Amino acid sequence: MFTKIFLCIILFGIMDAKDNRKDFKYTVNNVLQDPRFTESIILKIKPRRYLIDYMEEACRIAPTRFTNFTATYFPSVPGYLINAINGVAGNYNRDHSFWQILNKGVALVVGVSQYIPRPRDNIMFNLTDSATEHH
Ligand code: B12
Repeated sequence: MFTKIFLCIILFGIMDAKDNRKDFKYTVNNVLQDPRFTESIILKIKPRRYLIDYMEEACRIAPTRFTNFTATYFPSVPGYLINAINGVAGNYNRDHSFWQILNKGVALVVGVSQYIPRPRDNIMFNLTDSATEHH
């Protein structure tokens, strides 16, 4: 009996660890302007999904914390630029603020329509006003 329970615990432990290898963390962080917020969610990696798809998923499964986002399509890039998250917009022309996208603290070199999240990524959208942090 005890051996069975013990084996079950080990098995679930292994299954859990395996699952974590297919997750990534998605965070939206605004410490610049009111309403300030930091929200994180762990999302499961799905095949051939771009970052913008996971942003939609976060809004669907946790709508009180990830209420909305807005984006502008640029054929020149091509892809979507994220303008606002949870109602808070960057304004580059006014104060150099924009929603910068980081993975493990490093700025992505492509946008949400081109980046495919990988297991254990730590993606953060950080509202920044430091022009020097870009490119
Ligand atoms: C200036 C600039 C910005 C400014 C734009 C604001 C402004 N008012 O100028 C700011 C700082 C906001 C910016 C942000 C980002 N940028 Co930028 N940006 C540029 C840059 C240097 C010049 C664009 C330009 O003025 N073109 C001339 C005008 C006349 O043409 P345009 O079509 O109207 O340009 C607009 C678009 O390029 C758009 N834009 C700017 N960056 C991005 C990024 C993406 C993904 C999209 C869809 C649109 C877009 O803003 C421009 C001005 O309105 C280009 C590099 C280049 N030399 O093209 C990179 C470039 C377009 N950016 C890039 C990237 C990766 C980003 C970020 C994702 C970086 C990050 N890790 O956060 C973010 C966007 C995040 C988000 N919220 O979605 C990449 C896109 C690569 C790709 N294939 O996806 C480029 C090509 C640089 C590179 N790495 O080679 N960017």
